[in-house]
Amino acid sequence: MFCFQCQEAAKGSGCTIQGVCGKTSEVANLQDLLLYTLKGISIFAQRGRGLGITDPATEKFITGSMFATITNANFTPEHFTARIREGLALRDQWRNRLDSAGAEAALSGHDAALWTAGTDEDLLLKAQEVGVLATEHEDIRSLRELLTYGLKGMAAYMEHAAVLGYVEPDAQAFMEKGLASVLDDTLSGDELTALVLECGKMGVAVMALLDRANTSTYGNPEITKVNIGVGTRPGILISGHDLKDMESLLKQTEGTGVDVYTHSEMLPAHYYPAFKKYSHFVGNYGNAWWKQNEEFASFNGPILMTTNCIVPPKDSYINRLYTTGHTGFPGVQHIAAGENEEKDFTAIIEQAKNCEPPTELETGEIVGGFAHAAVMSVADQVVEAVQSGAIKQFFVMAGCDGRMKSRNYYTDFAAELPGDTVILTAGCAKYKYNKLALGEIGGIPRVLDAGQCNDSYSLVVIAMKLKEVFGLADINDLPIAYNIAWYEQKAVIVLLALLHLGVKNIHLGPTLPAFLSPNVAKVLVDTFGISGITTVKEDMEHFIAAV
Ligand code: FSO
Ligand code: SF4
Repeated sequence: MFCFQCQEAAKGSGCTIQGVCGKTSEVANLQDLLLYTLKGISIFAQRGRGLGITDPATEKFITGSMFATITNANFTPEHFTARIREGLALRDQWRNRLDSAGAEAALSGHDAALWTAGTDEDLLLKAQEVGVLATEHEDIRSLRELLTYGLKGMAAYMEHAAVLGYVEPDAQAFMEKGLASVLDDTLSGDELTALVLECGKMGVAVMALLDRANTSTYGNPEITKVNIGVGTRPGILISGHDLKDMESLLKQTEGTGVDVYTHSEMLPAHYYPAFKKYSHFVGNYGNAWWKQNEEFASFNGPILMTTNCIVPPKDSYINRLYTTGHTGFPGVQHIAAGENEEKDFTAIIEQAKNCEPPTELETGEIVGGFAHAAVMSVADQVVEAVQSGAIKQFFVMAGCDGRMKSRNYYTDFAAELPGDTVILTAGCAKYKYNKLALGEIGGIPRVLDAGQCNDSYSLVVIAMKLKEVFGLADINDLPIAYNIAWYEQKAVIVLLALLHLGVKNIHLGPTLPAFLSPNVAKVLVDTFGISGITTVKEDMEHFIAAV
């Protein structure tokens, strides 16, 4: 195996024996082969689209498969073997369809368009030929992988929008174009760079789409205090990002005597009006994804993982853990859904009834729900605070949390920010400072949480609005600094989206991606002013001097 798609890549260069995330070499290789299969399908699907032929089943297969290969989403080898076989059948159907239409696809002679499956052992052998290192040129490899990881993140957001009935055909078309392009040896570094930037543009469109899907379905997030303590009844803990699963679980648990709590990235569900009406939706339990080994053990009740961010479970709670959607782990029960049917969470609810209530970890409340509509509703207050000098600077500290000790930088940075600054956050990065007593400025909390990682879109909408209010020509003229933490591939699409929107001088940490070759990193530094982090003191001085 060779995998370097996330921030925790071994030794800052890549996992080669087993993933730091717990992914086995077998699963890593099968994920590579699934990606290769998707590229093969895309050769034909892209051509078909050019002829006006599209196929919703193919689109769903591609986005779902991309999602399943995101860090910490799915650890089950059989899941990938089955998907590869299904994908090859789809690819061959496409080829036949194009043959009958008398159309030839570019790259139709490529091995990705032609290879056949054989036995499961054959799949593992084939997988070894098609991984990341199959591209020898370091910069081309870096650009291909940067594009691929951006597409993976985009696929996750497309999937969340799609389950709510929202699709963006241009993004789907770009997904196929991007996947086919990484097979094309004739593309230059500049052409691949252009595709990477185009991916950022599509990322903005998809995050806007998901924002529309979420807010049209569940209302605009509202400023909300969320309980972080526990009740006295048994509970179900729900994690991940899927709001449709959240809704189904709340509906199905109503009146059962079982409470529902969020973990990690599901915290922002509390901000949506549609979910506030459930009195058994009690609070948020624990912290970011990487603390789940301890926190799932002490929760005492069943846990539902709706999307990525699974840590290999401990025996103490594996029989209380459930996956759904594209997530999976060997030995963990999976709740599937029939086509257009609501998922049935009865098994989880029945198990919960016999569990002890959660063990209390902490008490109190945290506040969030500062997505664009809520911030706009207090825009006058914010603008006045900036004009009076009460707020001197905003710090976008969106992104991810993770296991590495070096991430304590973000807690220290938040704690040491001057009292006239405000943090704008989204994603699980917030857990590094959302329980610090950072206070308020004229009634505005100093940590404004917009929501999940995709709600970084909200932060950009807010920045655009402030630019307009202050009559500035450039978003970079605002007193906003970007000190972003990343972990997995959704953060890659968020980063590319910010670059597309013209945001400059983003600091990215705790380390720069292992998949950026020195030359590709240089392009990002020279063009967009991207840099890593240093020490809290040095970075703070730098940021504060910049306003
Ligand atoms: Fe991932 Fe990052 Fe959304 Fe976290 S991008 S790690 S769990 O912020 O949140 O999925
Ligand atoms: Fe390693 Fe991250 Fe890949 Fe897991 S996803 S194998 S931790 S680089």
